[in-house]
Amino acid sequence: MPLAEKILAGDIRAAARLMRDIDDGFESAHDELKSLYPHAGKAYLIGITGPPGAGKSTLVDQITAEYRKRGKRVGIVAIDPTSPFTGGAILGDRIRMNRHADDEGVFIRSLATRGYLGGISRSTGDVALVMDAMGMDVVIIETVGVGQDEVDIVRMAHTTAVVMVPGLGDDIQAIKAGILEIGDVFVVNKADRPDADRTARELGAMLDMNVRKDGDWQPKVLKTEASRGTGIDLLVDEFESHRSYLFGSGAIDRFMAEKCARIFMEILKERLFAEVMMPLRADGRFDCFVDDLVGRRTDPYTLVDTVLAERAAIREE
Ligand SMILES: Nc1nc2c(ncn2[C@@H]2O[C@H](COP(=O)(O)OP(=O)(O)OP(=O)(O)O)[C@@H](O)[C@H]2O)c(=O)[nH]1
Ligand SMILES: [Mg+2]
Repeated sequence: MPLAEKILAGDIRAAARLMRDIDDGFESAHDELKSLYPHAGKAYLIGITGPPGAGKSTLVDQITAEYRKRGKRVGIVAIDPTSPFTGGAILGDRIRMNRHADDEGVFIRSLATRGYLGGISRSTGDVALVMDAMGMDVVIIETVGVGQDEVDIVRMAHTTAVVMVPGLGDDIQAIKAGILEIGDVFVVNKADRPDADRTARELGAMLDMNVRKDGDWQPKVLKTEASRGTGIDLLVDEFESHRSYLFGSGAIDRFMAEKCARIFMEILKERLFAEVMMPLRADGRFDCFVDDLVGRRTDPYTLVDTVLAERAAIREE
């Protein structure tokens, strides 16, 4: 029986196996994903991002507990920047979310970035799709950092929470531009620390300066103490408010259209590139190209023109 069929029948181990195949980049995973695609699209995706150590994993664990209380099944995708050699943080995530290990309503999967940023978003999206098709009501994606690559990841989520910590207030200006735009909810975690109120106030003031059109979503700043579970119920309420806004306002239509277009283009880009690149590597021409470029005997534009012209000629035959 194909993995997809088993997964749709509720086989957890088949799901784990497919996620491994996806992460390893196996071609066979694509066929399984084709079968699962029509069954996905029901899960609510939440992205949790923020600087290292802000308490994202602790929050994810608490948010999961809260959704479990509300009777929802929860999938967790934790994207880990750690090198495959140390594996330290993956272990950390596992430990922090350990109490859910025996809960059948929770499915946790860590993905290492392996230092290859281009690949994260695809396998993350595909793993989230499997969780969605498995019948997880909520899928939480934890990503590290607030750079451009992470922004791409969280654009996959219906709702994105940006997690900060007190004291970061002075540096908010220095945080990469765009952070205020990506958050649907802002969380000041570690609210037990001094300065939490000030950070929340400053963040709120910056958000107020961002001009939004009437009827647009206005992100709020919430304080949490993830390690004790304080403020989590209100945070989950806020997620649900944002979800209602998305569906109630019709904003979901544009979000989905943009997301689907992006995924299609990513896959197309990847496949076209592989199709052109593989033969060049196989017959050693690529190495010659590089030599010629280094020696300035030709230029990259001419080489790409040549390769594409050859490809067009082959296709015409
Ligand atoms: N004081 C305090 N510490 C917290 C709170 N929440 C989390 N921590 C601690 O902060 C540290 C980092 O927490 P994590 O949940 O691993 O943070 P993270 O953002 O997932 O970290 P990375 O995934 O490594 O980027 C841990 O030691 C937590 O126990 C909080 O509300 N207050
Ligand atoms: Mg973490």
